[in-house]
Amino acid sequence: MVKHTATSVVTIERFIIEQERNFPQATGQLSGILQDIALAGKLITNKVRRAGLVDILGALESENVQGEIQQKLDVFANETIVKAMDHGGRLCAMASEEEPEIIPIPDQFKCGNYVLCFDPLDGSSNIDVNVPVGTIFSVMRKITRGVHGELEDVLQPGRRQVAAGYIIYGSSTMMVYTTGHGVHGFTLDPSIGEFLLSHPDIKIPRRGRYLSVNDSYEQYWDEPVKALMRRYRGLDGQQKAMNVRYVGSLVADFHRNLLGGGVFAYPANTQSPRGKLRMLYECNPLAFIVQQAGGAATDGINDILDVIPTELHQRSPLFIGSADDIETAKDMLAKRVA
Ligand code: AHM
Ligand code: MG
Repeated sequence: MVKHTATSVVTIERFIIEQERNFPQATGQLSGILQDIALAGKLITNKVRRAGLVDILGALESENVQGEIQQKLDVFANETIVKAMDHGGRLCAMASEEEPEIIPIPDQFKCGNYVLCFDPLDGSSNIDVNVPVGTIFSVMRKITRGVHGELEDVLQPGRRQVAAGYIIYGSSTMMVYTTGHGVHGFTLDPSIGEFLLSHPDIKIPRRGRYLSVNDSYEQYWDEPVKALMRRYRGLDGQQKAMNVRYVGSLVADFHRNLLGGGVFAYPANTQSPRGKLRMLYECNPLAFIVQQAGGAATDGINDILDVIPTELHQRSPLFIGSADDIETAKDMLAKRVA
């Protein structure tokens, strides 16, 4: 493996190709998918960066499949990704948080061996207050035999992901991804339009500094979740208090905790019995990334990566972050099912 440090100038294209060379049997399809996602990320960055300047903000009349108001930038991001990805001959289907059914590859294009699931612009309700938002993606191999991808190809457990990542549109734009060989982060240099390797081989600290949770739902949590949050806050005298940091934009909260150590939690509550976040577009990709960085993710009972999804837009509770802190969550939440 070629070793890079944060001071060598390595573009994402070069890095992807160098990683591919370690696998002589690789067809190049996965590398092509990652490069196309990086391109989509640059196009979306361009639009997000100018969001405050053009009259683009405001909700459309339509509501998306999750019943939440769709913002115009969501629609743009969704279309940008579909257009960047549908013609490369590498994918056989896609699934987006913004679309009710799987997205077929148009007949005029070749189908490939992979499926792509994505949340085009997560945290989009934050756009008009200039809070970071992000694109999240997950890639799996096709398992059905036909040419076109089917629902079954998309409904695979997270353990089968071959790549996952996110692009955060923050104070700078970063793309962070894994193909199962560590987690690597690239920062977009806007002056040359290239993602440059800035965070090679990211590892999440075993214990975290930060706790990210929306505790306005506390009254709706069950007792084990309340006890866990008291533990994290140091209120039961069992551990040092974590600092509470909640942006309300998953990619931003996750990214901070990945680098600094911590836990992001979106528990189920009596108002949302299955939590809020989606298995295919949010929980699975971030669980793969955190696992590759040395952390873990659970829904409170199972490792997120082991759950077999049954619906395209399935929601799941999520506790994700530093390994020791997630171990605490598993121990304390297991009391519910004992
Ligand atoms: P979205 O996919 O509709 O943008 O919703 C997901 C977002 C996450 O980014 C964030 O972690 C969560 O919703 C915040 O929800 P809440 O406001 O209930 O805390
Ligand atoms: Mg989302």
